[in-house]
Amino acid sequence: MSDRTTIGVGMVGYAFMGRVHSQAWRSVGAFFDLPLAPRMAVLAGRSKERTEAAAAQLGWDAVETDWRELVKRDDVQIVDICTPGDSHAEIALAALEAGKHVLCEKPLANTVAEAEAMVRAAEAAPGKSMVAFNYRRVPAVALARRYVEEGRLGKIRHVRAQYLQDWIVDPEFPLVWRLQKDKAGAGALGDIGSHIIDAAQFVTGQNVVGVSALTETFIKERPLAAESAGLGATGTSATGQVTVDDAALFIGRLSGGAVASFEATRFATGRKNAMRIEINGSLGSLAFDFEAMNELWFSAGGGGFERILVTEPDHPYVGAWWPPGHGLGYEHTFTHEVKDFLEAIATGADPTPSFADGLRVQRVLAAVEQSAADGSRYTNVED
Ligand code: SOE
Repeated sequence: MSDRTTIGVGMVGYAFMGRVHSQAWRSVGAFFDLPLAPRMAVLAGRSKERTEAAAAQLGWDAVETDWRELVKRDDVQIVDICTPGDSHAEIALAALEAGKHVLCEKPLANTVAEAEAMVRAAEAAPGKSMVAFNYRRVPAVALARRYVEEGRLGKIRHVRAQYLQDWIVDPEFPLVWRLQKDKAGAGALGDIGSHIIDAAQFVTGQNVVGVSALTETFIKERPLAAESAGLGATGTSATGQVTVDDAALFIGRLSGGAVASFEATRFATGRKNAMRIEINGSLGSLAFDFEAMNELWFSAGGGGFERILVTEPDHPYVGAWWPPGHGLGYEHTFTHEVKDFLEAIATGADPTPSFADGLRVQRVLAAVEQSAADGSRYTNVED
């Protein structure tokens, strides 16, 4: 490894996303030869006791119980936002204002107006900013984009994208923050629909320009959550209203003339994290399913689909890891994300997906909600 300048990271939040981001910051320098060495300087969370316990477990040097203190610290140059959507904009604006680089979990914000403010701040600030659509950094998804760029699919006609989970099928599963509009902004649509919108736009290089949508909330009332608010939360005897969608389905048009269908649901019994995308072009097709994330299926037309095992050293990101056939997991996508972010900071390049890319996704989410509210009427995505 070369001599590297240390850069301090301050992370806000330590639940699922905080844990997986910690793993990325901790391991990235051991596998990628980077110009900057991240130091896991500060972790912020509201409860001192729990934040200290999380910091000790995840490897952070210090804690703050107010993210505003973290943002002010001289030993923090990167602010990593792993909180629910209702605080993304406020934290990002303060961090950018303080001259920090900002990595923000997805979706970028809870509303288009917040996302617009974040883009304005990012464009005016000296720091770099990136939204954490980690599935772009699955080697097979990055390879899919390479195939499209190389013209191996020809003219793209269809995109078929699904994100299927089942963690709230049980009506007794409690009302965690992801099921509350004021905290999460939207339900399956924002949480996982945003990933497939970003993936579709990333792989095809085309934007979603209009949609016709329907959304559904199957279970309208749930037990309030006991202490933990995570995906493994337990409930109490009191109940409350679910204020987000459980499922969102929409069809859309892409800027390059393709047509697309999207389905995001937390009610696909048996599907745990089936983030899937299939693309059909005039010359070939591609298919990907995160539940078999080391594989990409390619068809050049004639003999159906062939499986590409995306574990070769010349596949995106793979060369830094294990010998062919050994495979990567969910956590590696975040390691790749922080690797790309650190490189952009070091070289002065603009990292992607940018806050502007996050805003574009936010506008699609808004159009989907609008269309669903208007009885599936075709709705243009704002420019
Ligand atoms: C829950 O649906 C969740 O943790 C999402 O919030 C993540 O973005 C996704 O990667 C896994 O599922």
